[in-house]
Amino acid sequence: MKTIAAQPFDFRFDPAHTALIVIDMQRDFIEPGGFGATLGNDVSLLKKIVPTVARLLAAFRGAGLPIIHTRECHRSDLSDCPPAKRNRGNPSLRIGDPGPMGRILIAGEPGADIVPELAARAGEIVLDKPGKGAFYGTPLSSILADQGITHLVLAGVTTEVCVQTTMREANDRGFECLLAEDATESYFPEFKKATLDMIRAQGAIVGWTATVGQIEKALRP
Ligand code: C5J
Repeated sequence: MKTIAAQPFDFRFDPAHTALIVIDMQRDFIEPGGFGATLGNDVSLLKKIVPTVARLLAAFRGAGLPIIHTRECHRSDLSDCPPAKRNRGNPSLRIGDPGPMGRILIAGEPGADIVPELAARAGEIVLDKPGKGAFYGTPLSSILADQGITHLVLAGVTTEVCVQTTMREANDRGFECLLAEDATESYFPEFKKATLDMIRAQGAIVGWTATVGQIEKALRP
């Protein structure tokens, strides 16, 4: 067993049963001209965590632990994008409309790609997801079960939307979850803070948080 000096108390995990899930580090959320920007957000806030997420990936790669990358995106015919999702946001540039990085949030378009600095390597799983949570409409449950995973470290964007939704989905499915505080970001700093507080409250009601430095330290041989 290994221990991460986490909040609200130590996170104990067996590396043989632990995976990293990096949520939606896509150009559509992080670069100008994508989905995040169409909603009026300052995407430069999210770009700042790319080096920290890269460090976390390096730590998991160095320890030989499984890594799953997710991408929020939809089929080109939008059959997996309910009107309840598409009809909100910016009415003049919706999911599926053409933008500077191709059709917004559509699988296979340049905007749906993971930013090049964090691209998946051979052997890592890339999971396309139509919802905010990574379990909804994907084979994530069976992927984790097949690998005997019981503990998850989460990172990515945005903290209070896809990251938090995934962490809550995982928590309800019995996974012990830790969120990497400085490898997640929101367009709204106050929402990030509130999410971290909510996760750790009431004796880790959703899970734990720790910095990438603390995670790196625990993963060192
Ligand atoms: C959002 C996400 N914010 N990846 N998606 O719409 O958090």
